[in-house]
Amino acid sequence: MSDDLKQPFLDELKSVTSLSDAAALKVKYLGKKGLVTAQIKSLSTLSPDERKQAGQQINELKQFIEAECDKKESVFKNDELKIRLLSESIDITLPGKFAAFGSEHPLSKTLGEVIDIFTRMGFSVEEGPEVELDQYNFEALNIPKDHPARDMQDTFYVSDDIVLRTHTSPVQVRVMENRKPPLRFIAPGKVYRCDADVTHSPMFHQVEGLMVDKDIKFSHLKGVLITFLRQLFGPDIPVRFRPSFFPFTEPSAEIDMGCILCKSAGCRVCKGSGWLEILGAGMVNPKVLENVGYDPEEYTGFAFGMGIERIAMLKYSIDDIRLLFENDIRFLRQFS
Ligand code: FA5
Repeated sequence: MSDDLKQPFLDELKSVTSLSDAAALKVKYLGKKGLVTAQIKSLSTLSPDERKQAGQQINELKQFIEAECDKKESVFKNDELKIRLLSESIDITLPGKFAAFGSEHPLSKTLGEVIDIFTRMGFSVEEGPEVELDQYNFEALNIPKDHPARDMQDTFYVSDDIVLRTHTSPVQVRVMENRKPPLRFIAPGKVYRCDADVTHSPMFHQVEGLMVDKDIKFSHLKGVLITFLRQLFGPDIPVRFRPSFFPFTEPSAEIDMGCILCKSAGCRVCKGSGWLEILGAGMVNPKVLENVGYDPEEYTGFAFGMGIERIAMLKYSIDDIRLLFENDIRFLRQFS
């Protein structure tokens, strides 16, 4: 009786076109309610002799169907794998995608170098607030209200008594109030002035420096600043000290560097002079020392304050300060 099933099975096998067709055909013949299974069940109705012979035949048919279905399944499985491998294939000859490298901003780079040089000369690093009391930004530095010296720095006022600090010099007062000499520190940070052109920005960075001890002289100031500038720009750079005025130093000087951008020939950055002002400095005014409770007869000191943007402009030949703040990736990429 099992031969009755073989031909229909073979006919149906021809029309199997997928893995699921093959699985369904297997169930149709060999499943719990399958055609072959039904024949196996009906064996019990036969006599022992008939059962033996029919049992053998059914068993052979069962194995035959199983093997044929498995063969079909493995053909389809192979085809599926081939299709998947093709669709998921990677062209290893394509160029790779590289992650873009970032780089340190030229201002951070310059600031880092400045701090490094001074720490090597034994200066520590201090900080102060950017929103500052008028008392520290002006009064304690010998710049009383209505004094004409206030006009030297165009100030952003938060209220009558609070300003955005216009320079890092208030950190001098804050540190001196809390410590006794000897003192030797720098104070880097952001400062704010209502000012904007190719060499002036409303927010810029300064590094303040202060040294107070017995017998500190102007020659110490010159030695420290010239050493610093030579370390930063090389041994041959032209430097000049020009007499100036700051209410908190006496005597005072402004320090100019030969303009690297035009090799001192004169350009729009140095306004044709061949020099660029980068520093204000001087001997700490005795009045400032008295304001913080130091005895000016016992102690003297020097102070300086430099603009980091101006130094970065000279170091990297940047001819407009605004480039430093525009975040133009084409500009910044040049420093990577
Ligand atoms: C001062 O701010 C004084 N506090 C410096 C000082 C400290 C003198 C200690 C004596 C003792 P001045 O206003 O000149 O000084 O500014 C110092 C430097 O900051 C300048 O030489 C210049 O390099 C830079 N600078 C000033 N204004 C701007 C600005 N708007 N944008 C960028 N840099 C500026």
